[in-house]
Amino acid sequence: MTENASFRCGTVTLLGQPNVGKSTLLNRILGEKVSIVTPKPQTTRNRIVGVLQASDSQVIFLDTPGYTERSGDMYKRMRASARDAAGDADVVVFVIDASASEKLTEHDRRLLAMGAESGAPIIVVLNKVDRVKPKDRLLPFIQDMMGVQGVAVVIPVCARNGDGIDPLLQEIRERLPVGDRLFPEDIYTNASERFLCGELVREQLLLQLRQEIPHGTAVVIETFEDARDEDGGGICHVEGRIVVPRESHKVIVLGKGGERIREMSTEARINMEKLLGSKVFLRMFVVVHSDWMSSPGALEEYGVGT
Ligand SMILES: Nc1nc2c(ncn2[C@@H]2O[C@H](COP(=O)(O)OP(=O)(O)OP(=O)(O)O)[C@@H](O)[C@H]2O)c(=O)[nH]1
Ligand SMILES: [Mg+2]
Repeated sequence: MTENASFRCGTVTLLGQPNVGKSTLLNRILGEKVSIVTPKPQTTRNRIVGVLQASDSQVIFLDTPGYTERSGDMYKRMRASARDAAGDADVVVFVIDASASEKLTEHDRRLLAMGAESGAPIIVVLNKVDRVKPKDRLLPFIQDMMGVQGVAVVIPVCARNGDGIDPLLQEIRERLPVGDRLFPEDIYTNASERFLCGELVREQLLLQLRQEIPHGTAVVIETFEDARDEDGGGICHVEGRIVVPRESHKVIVLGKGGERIREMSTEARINMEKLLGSKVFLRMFVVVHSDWMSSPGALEEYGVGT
């Protein structure tokens, strides 16, 4: 039932190149951590749903993998995931790292064209403006954007400290269709706790391992036993696999005497305890699966591009 005739509900897809701050922006908007953030590109591997609840609207955000032209089945699936999410949008929020270059790149233009294909209006977010000095360095960007098909408005934002978020949300709400809630009123994501725990492990792999190693890893949580009490007591028992493509990577992930995996597991466990609001027992095993990044079955099982 419509709560009132002007209630708005719609889907907003966050699109952009890797590392521009899409996931940071989503977490900032929600005030909750639904999507992991690291300084490395290709952090997000799937479509992540975050729901912003308000008295006059429900905004369903889709965070997507940064659009990369890298070759390989894994990146192909990640591109498809972003493209599909763009197709579902009522509004596309196209995020650009305004500190990385001074004008639109060809890659951005191709991506904007993909966003425009959805027929949804595009709101361009110029992110990381905390790093842009003086601010009139943004002018060429804004000028470039004026002529781009589908672009409705350009908004400078700092996802890290929240500057510009309120005007952005206002622009988004105005463009959402009138309609009832699609998700229950009391949730901010539809991701399972099991999935989020796996992401917290992957976040540590990205943060603590160097160069290409974390891009070749996947995480699967196989056991998620929830023995929490209502009063925050009890424990969650979480166990899973870190999948690597070769033996030499396993040695790196384990570290000397198992030190590296212990450190990563400790950090991931602390973050899981914050997420779950209880103590967590975490155990991760490292296994070698040589061609997982090009095996459709493995990519599906490990949840890449879903
Ligand atoms: N200075 C500054 N850094 C930011 C801002 N927003 C995000 N970052 C940083 O940019 C890096 C990438 O952020 P993410 O949110 O993971 O970027 P993403 O676009 O989701 O990346 P992928 O998932 O790889 O596509 C992280 O180190 C963030 O802390 C910002 O407003 N200012
Ligand atoms: Mg991301």
